[in-house]
Amino acid sequence: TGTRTIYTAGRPPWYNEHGAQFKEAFVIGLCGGSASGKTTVANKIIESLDVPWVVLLSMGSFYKVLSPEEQALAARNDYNFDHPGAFDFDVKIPIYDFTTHGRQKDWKNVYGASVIIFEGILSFADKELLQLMDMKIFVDTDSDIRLVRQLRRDITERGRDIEGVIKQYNKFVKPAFEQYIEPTMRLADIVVPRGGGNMVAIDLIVQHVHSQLEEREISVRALLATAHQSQPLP
Ligand code: UZR
Repeated sequence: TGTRTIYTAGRPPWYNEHGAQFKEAFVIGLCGGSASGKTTVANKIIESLDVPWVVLLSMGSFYKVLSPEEQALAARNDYNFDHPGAFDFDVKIPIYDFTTHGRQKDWKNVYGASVIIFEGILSFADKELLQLMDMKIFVDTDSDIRLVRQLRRDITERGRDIEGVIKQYNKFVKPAFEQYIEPTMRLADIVVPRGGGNMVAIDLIVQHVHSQLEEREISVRALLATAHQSQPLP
């Protein structure tokens, strides 16, 4: 195996001889229908992982801001929050490049994280995002259970009424699940039946992430050691 050179200003990110950045964080995509238990699964993974710097990104943060007309629709449960068009997939977080002191091309990035979990009903809908994911998990919870949970959550936490939630479910949530969400289950590496209560699945996921993190840490250390022996910084 040949010597590889990495360039570093003493802190991440590290670059190889081609200027490519080493992938640092282990990225988990977490998909599933509304009220399937995605957040519970995410939190159980984070708890069991017990590593520092885990970032949970929720698709809910990327909902488009509604115009007054759309607000009125939403109030009548006539706005489709389950359609891919309801989300802003083009929000960019800039990367600061320590070698040029400028910004690299727009890219989604979170510095310093060892694990990033991206969670949402349509988290497997964007090709670019899919390519960033090292592990894809689909939470598969029966639709009757999801409807009951959604009723409870929307009525007790979001001030909705039962008729409105059922209307929105039949008009948007159920068709969008069948058209956009369920078909992405085949993209998953792991399907978790029932959701947050499935501790066997969560333990298996956590074991995999641990072993992947260990492997990466070892390879970065090996690279740092060879760089230290052979190459001055540019
Ligand atoms: P999760 N949603 C709303 O009802 N109103 C909003 O302003 C934003 C989102 C709901 C939407 C969707 N439909 O199914 C759900 N309903 O949030 C997705 N009902 O969120 O992945 O947390 O279930």
